[in-house]
Amino acid sequence: MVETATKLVVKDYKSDVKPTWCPGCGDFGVLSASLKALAELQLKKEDVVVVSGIGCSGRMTYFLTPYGMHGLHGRAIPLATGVKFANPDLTVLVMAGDGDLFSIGAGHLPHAAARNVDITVICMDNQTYGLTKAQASPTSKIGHTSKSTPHGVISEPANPVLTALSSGATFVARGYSAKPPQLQDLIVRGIQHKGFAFVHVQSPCTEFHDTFDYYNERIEQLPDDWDPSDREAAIRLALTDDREYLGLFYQTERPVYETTAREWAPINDEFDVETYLAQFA
Ligand SMILES: Cc1ncc(C[n+]2csc(CCOP(=O)(O)OP(=O)(O)O)c2C)c(N)n1
Ligand SMILES: [Mg+2]
Repeated sequence: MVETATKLVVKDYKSDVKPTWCPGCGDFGVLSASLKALAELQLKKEDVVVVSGIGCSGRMTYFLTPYGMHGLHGRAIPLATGVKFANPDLTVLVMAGDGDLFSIGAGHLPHAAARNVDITVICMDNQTYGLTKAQASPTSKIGHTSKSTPHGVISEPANPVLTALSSGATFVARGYSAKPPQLQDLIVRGIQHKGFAFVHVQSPCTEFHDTFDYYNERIEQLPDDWDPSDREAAIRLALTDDREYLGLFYQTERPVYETTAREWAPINDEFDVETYLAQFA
């Protein structure tokens, strides 16, 4: 008898835990796009690991059925790197906030991008610390008043897309939680990409820093004839202040960390830690 695999649907990836996000939160759009992306790719949930940081964004692991690791604040990327290195056959996603990735954890993204670890990092950027109720975050714009900046932010905001591009990420895209079909497509392509994929998502916080109007006025699709192999052009666009471009900024191919590192120092039955370490003694 020929066995036919059952088609996986969105419901298979959605857990019974009800999202605790506030009504209208952009993170619902990210959840919906992620569920549909997993279903589109027909990934078995036991082959997927979602690693999250701490934050409203970090709750994501509870709402999905694949394996989840809710790590320390700022440390989702090194955890995900470890998971991928231990078992390169897994699909590993990082889902974390702007504070998590660009404040306390800011040291990790540039290195993981430079190494080209084959993981997909989805930055749920709401320009605030949502979970701790409205402090300014590294992506808050100049002038933004908050509990931690009563006179307005005075420092230059972090630029996640620019950081990913300049650090050597091999796939860099931006989506918007209010445009889930496009976001779904970018997440699918990020997962399919062999190498470090960074998907920056504008995911406004309706409760503490509602930027829906701000984005609706500024978003613009990348031109139809956009060439995603042109890194310099991508960097120029990432630097544009008055527009928020959506789409795939950049994609290239490079050997991935978990393959090159294993070739250099094979980890198999013959691997002996003492002999390996003796080289450096
Ligand atoms: C080591 C450590 N420092 C500080 C905190 C407190 N804390 C929890 S979430 C958070 C910020 C979350 O902001 P972001 O990453 O943007 O996520 P969001 O809630 O906005 O999705 C902070 C500072 C913590 N949990 N652990
Ligand atoms: Mg945030």
